[in-house]
Amino acid sequence: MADRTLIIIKPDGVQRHLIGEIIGRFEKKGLKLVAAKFLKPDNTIATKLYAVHKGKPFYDGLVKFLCSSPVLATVWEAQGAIEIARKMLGSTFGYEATSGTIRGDLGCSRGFNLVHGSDSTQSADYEISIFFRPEEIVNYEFADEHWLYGKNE
Ligand code: IDP
Ligand code: MG
Repeated sequence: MADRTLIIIKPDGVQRHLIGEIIGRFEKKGLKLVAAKFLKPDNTIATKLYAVHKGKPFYDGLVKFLCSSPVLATVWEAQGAIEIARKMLGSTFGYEATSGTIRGDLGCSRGFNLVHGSDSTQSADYEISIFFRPEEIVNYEFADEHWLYGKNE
């Protein structure tokens, strides 16, 4: 059974013209894009997304940052999508993230780290519901689906 994860190209990713670069990596990896929405998050959306961080020193700045520019919210599907995407993101701060990861290759900042990715099935379900109604998530098959995974996987 495939997992779904919410990936957001954050304000700095949009402003730095990196949307194509970032979503291209997920596409090439073989994850399936099942929903996308380009929007400027308001305070309600940002506080819902970052509810787990309420009370932390960076919380106010983080909410303000997410509302500062449009973002691209996307949902990707694959077996193990959440874990795969987290590995592709790299660790939280750009200056620490390993080369080869999105954050490691494309930025050096602490807070401006280009991309959000869900960290568990539970948070993925919650985060996806902030941006998408169930009917906005598209079910379809890739024509090359049988080349992405072996028969018994
Ligand atoms: P994650 O995005 O790797 O899951 P979290 O710890 O969930 O990292 O933090 C959410 C976001 O908050 C980060 O992606 C980053 O933008 C921001 N953030 C986290 N820690 C700090 C900090 O110490 N200073 C500034 N921003 C931070
Ligand atoms: Mg997180």
